[in-house]
Amino acid sequence: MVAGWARLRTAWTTHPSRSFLRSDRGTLSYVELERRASAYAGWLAQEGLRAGDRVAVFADTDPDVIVALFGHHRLGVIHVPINTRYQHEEVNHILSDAQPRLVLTDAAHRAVVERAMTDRLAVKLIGQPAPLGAGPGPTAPAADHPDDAPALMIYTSGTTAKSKGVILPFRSIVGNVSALTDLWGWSSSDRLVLALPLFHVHGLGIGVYGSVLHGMSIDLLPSFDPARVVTAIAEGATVFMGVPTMYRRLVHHLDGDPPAANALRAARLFTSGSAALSPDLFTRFETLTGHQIVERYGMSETLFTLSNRLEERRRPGVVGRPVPGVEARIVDEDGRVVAPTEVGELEVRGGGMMTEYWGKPEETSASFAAGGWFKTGDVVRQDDRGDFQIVGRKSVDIIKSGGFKISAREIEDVLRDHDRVEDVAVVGIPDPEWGQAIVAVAVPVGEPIDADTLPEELVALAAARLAGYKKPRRVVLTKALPRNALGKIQKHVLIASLTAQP
Ligand code: MLC
Ligand code: AMP
Repeated sequence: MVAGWARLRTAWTTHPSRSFLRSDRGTLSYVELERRASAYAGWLAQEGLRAGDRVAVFADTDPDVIVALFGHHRLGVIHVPINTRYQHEEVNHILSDAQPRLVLTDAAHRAVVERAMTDRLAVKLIGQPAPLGAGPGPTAPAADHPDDAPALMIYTSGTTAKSKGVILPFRSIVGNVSALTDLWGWSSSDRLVLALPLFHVHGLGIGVYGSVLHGMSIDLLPSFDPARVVTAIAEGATVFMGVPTMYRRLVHHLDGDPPAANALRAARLFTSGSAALSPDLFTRFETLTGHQIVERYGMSETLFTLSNRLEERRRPGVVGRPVPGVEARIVDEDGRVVAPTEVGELEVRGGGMMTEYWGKPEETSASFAAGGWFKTGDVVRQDDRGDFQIVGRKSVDIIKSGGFKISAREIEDVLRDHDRVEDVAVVGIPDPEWGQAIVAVAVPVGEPIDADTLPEELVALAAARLAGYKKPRRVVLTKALPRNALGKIQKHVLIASLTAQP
């Protein structure tokens, strides 16, 4: 079976007359997508870009971002999306690491890009007024790419302070996304409401590729807005995907608007991923809309690993079984496979596997066990039916808030730059709205003083240098951090005491 680029390209040219996208900036048919992506790729080729070069995209959700994606694929250029909430230091790290030949940005983000650049990079503005690839000009014939050619580079945080670029080849994306969306029964008669960002694998991977692979159309929202999700479904959209924070806001909206809750009954499918969906939220959504949310689990490095099955009654808190093409196992601290009902680390193989962390051979090999098993760092168990439950995470240094992954170390490094900080630990504590909320525990130089302004100063420091969702929601001053005999900070102790006294 053709798994990679050829399958994607066939899918996208099979439905030329169908509508591909509706957005605030007009509509796009599949034939227009093809024409504009090809014109943009022609321009890139004329500028000297070749397969394997990188183009970074730092722009708000817009049809141009999707035209750029398929233009890059046409030429074999690696598409490097950047989280639009990033500030210049975070963008600078990605530009220095990925070394793109070009940065696509929009008017709202241009100043950050220019501040972030250390080298003289080419910058092209997308968005209004002239759509990307709209004018006359050379077009690029679709090149043939090997299935293992790199298609996407997605930056993701880990236990280290700086984010790493995950390289995803066509084979992984197309094979895994089609396996998942086939499980979910996606078809050309579906219409997706896409309110997830286009710089992470949830929105970009499942949303954009999944729709194209099935010849579906997308209602593209500029950002998540519960009222607009309801309107899109009332007007005929059939599928919605979100992170739990979005479902929480949706439920809050529906609580006060029974006709809206009723309108959602007409949809076919609601799915959730990227963070744990609480049983309470699952039940409240079902009570309001009659729909049982289909929860699935994944990761930038492995794409979509586990999913509930459509035909089975869903149980809250359960993320399902491996997606076809994926193998999963549970191992103990020593990497030995344990019985499925025991708690241990999830390792996965096959499916949507990355090829590498860009330019980091040692970190790449350290993330795999022998036999090509990727160590997810997530702690799981299987229930008596073989379904997986996510129990937690091995490292307390990885935090998820609103579905965004955050490195505690990155925030600690910034807070340590304050000259009154002697020591600091950042942790995530459970939060009903965001999944986890960031709390910083700091030891000031000298004695803590009355009416200390250090907490506000630390929040301001983080806000000035990092994306808003990395800002500590609370700063606690203390005389010393709890450490074990080896001097390692005992973050579990901090989390337990912070959770006990909110
Ligand atoms: C942000 N805020 C928080 C917070 N995070 N407040 C408390 N706790 C937190 N954890 C604050 C912001 O700082 C700001 O306040 C205010 O809330 C609004 O923030 P915002 O960023 O503007 O929020 P909003 O735009 O409404 O975004 C919420 C959201 C967004 C849910 C729409 O988080 C989102 O799009 N999440 C999706 C992320 C995603 O796609 N993840 C997939 C990763 S892939 P102030 O004071 O600063 O102004 C993956 C693999 C897989 O995980 O399997 O899918
Ligand atoms: P990211 O690196 O942003 O792709 O985030 C991947 C991480 O999100 C995983 O390692 C999990 O910790 C978490 N995650 C994804 N889906 C789920 C889910 N359904 N339930 C709990 N955690 C999830």
